[in-house]
Amino acid sequence: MKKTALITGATSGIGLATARLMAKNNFNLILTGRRNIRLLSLQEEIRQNTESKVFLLNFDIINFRETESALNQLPEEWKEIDVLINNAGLALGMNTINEGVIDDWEQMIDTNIKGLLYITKLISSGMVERRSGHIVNISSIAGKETYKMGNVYCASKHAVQSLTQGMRLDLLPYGIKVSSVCPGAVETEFSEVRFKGDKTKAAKVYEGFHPLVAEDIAETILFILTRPKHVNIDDVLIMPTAQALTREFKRDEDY
Ligand code: NDP
Ligand code: 8X3
Repeated sequence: MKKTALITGATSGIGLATARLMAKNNFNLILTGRRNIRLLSLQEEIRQNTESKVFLLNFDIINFRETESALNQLPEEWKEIDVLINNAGLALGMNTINEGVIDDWEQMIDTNIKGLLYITKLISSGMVERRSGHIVNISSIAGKETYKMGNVYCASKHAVQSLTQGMRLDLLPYGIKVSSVCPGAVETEFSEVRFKGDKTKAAKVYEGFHPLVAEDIAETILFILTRPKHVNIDDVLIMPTAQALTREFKRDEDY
């Protein structure tokens, strides 16, 4: 029997690749994001290529009421969610702390920390009742180290690391698995979002080395989800071969 998984931020990058891979691997999917046109086209693609069912929820995760009301719309047969992939997230700007942009800080904190918390609260209550489930938090190498001008984004991902541990402790009595995945540089829309649509600046991030692609992270997530019942992968740090620290790359080489 297929499991039901909800993926936040399935309109792009890691969430999109994970949706595609999980659809081919025996999961029915609830896919979420703000860009509904992309969700609709992904639903159609999955319908044409796989046996998986897809249900779409179009909402902004920074708004608790919107998130709650979206989940309340789920038909009965979609309410039992076995897997939650907390992927929606973003970085905005790179500034020293004294030059920080308040709106950027708020958007990062509201999405990466508060949004993740809202949906986890709403979905984990059902997991607790059923005494089963798996939550995978997409964190980052930025949750393990801090780089110059990455202050608030890094802090938000450190919070995800801490929340992952907190969730694991709180949900331990119910047999619910909690994992985190910490990628290094993955070429997605992430840098375009960070640099507010500046494609040249975004492309520079990945210049001269072979970054991870979203499919690398999707495969890691699928591996985590398909371990036997007694095995939980707590945390995975996955980096491009050409990256050793957040800001340490081997560029201009065939890596
Ligand atoms: P993308 O920008 O390609 O995808 C981000 C996804 O998050 C989109 O689907 C977007 O959907 C969704 N999202 C953002 N804000 C909101 C919101 N307020 N409400 C609902 N959905 C939202 O980036 P990635 O795929 O790279 O990022 C996915 C995760 O991976 C993030 O948490 C990021 O921090 C993390 N990560 C990325 C790395 C990288 O190098 N790319 C490295 C390490 C971690 P929409 O805009 O349609 O709402
Ligand atoms: C994304 C990776 O190094 O740009 O989480 O912060 S980094």
